[in-house]
Amino acid sequence: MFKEAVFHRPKNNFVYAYNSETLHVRIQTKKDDINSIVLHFQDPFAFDGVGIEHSTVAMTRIGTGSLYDYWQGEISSPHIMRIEYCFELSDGEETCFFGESGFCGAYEEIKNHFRYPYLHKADVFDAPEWVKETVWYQIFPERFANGDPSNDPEGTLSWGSEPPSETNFFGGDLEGIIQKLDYIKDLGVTGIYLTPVFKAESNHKYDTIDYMEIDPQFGDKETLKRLVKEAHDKGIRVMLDAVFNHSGYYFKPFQDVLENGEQSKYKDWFHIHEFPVKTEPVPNYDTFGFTYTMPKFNTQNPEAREYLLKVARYWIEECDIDGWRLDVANEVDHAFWIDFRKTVRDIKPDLYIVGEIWHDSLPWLQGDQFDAVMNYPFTSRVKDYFAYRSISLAEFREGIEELKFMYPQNVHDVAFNLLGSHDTPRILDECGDDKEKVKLLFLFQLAFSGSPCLYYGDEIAMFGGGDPGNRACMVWDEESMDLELLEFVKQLLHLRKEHKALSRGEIGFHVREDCLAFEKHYGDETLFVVINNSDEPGTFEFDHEHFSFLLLNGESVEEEKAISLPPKGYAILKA
Ligand code: ARE
Ligand code: CA
Repeated sequence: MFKEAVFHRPKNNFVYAYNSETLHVRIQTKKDDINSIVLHFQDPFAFDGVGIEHSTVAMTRIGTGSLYDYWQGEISSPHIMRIEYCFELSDGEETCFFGESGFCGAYEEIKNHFRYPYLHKADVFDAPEWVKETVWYQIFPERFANGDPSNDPEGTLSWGSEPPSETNFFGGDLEGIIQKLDYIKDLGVTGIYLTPVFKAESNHKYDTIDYMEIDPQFGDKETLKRLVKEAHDKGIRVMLDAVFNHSGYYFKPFQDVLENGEQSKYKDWFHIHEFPVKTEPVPNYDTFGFTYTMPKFNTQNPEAREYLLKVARYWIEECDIDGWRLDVANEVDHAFWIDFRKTVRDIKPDLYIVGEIWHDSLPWLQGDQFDAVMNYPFTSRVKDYFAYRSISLAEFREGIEELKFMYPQNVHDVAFNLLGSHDTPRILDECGDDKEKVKLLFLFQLAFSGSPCLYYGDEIAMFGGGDPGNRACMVWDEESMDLELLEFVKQLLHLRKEHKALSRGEIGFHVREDCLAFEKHYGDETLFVVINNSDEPGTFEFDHEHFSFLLLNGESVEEEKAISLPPKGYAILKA
């Protein structure tokens, strides 16, 4: 037994309250080393039949990564309070016990058990329920639809007449989004996420001038109100972008600092290194990246903090928005985000909070800050496998298992899973213009749990490289839209709505060489998804006797209980 590879820590993704009556306990061991693990647990203060007495539960191997096996055991009882626990591990030859004081040969020899001190309802990760069945559509407002030419900024180009650049404008606005709500609803998405809409200098609006005003190029507060109201009437939620890491250069308080230097009452709203403030050759104040037009907020300053929290409240109270996406969330202090959550949840208890973090984000996902982060670790794994084919099927499965183990299950239930955004090349571009690959990516994304997000235009096969190429004007002329891909995406969204096993079920891989195959279960329903991510046709056998096809790009060979899939073929089956 490789004891040195056995790891458990009574925290985070290794033990957590899944809900107020269920604890998940997890442990990792060397890949293929351990045959079985039994979890022993009890209330340390149990006496005379009061409190949970010594009990055991067999742990399940829930996944295997490139180096480790991942195990999970569930303790479920309306009476869970305090739990002490340890693990009994067997590799076929040796059995030993593992607790906080290390390994020993018998249960009685354990000096210290691991401890889950108390299950507080208040500590349970409580992301909103509606998110679990929401599919998002990300809109870059300047480029989605121009519904009101009267607000176009000077120099607006005619729609789509030029490729997007860092500085050009095409007149997209909130009215345009309102006019296209039927398209959005018809697509089947149930949430829209808008990149920033507040008054700013650039076309992307990440350099805010005034957080209390809608950019006049996009409309005004009344337009946003109407947008949210009409979206709600169609069953669509609305999430806005909060750029609280930094302001724009022309934000009044920053201008005040530039003007009045050390005398400015806003001097502590930012991280100024020395006075006078200068922008060249490098800014002598903290910024987003090294962009001098984006001075970083000092969120430890009470007035700056109070101002930003006021902004967060204001747009919920005024316009009834349903979510905040937090820009550069990992560069803002945790204390601020804890306050932020309390503030917004007090006025809207089911508001969805999504941080923009590209890396492992566990410290922000403990239940006291965000509900989700933009799940770029998901993005990179699916792109490696489907778009670039730079990893094997086995590596892909392992990568997804590692991802699953990285966070508690409640976090995955509401994860913001994306194939791309306004910060990445479009998915079609990533696939080398191969639309069949794009389909497989959509299929995997929408068959996976969480709260997936589509980037506007990807559903009609829009092309574009990295920023700013990925921000082209939405194509509305049917002749130029890829209607076949659009129908495919609609079909997937429809299936996801009808079959909760797609949106809600846990993924269980079938380990095989020839194709990606996995089951999803929810309630009484079991679905199979099979994807042939290769350039060769393949025939895949199933040991399930009765199944029907929900989606098939291939041929059913019923008698042999098999299906043959063409290159890049796929199927969703219902058992
Ligand atoms: C502009 C130009 C770019 C140019 C850049 C640098 O358009 O072509 O390369 O300036 O000068 C916004 C605009 C951008 C703009 C930028 C600066 O949308 O167009 O770029 O402002 O003016 C990291 C951050 C992450 C950030 C990305 C972009 O961690 O927070 O970089 N994303 C948000 C928004 C952006 C926005 C800003 C932040 C600023 O979503 O749209 O940019 O408000 C790795 C790293 C990540 C890194 C990621 C992408 O994986 O691990 O940390 O994200 O790559 O680079
Ligand atoms: Ca306009």
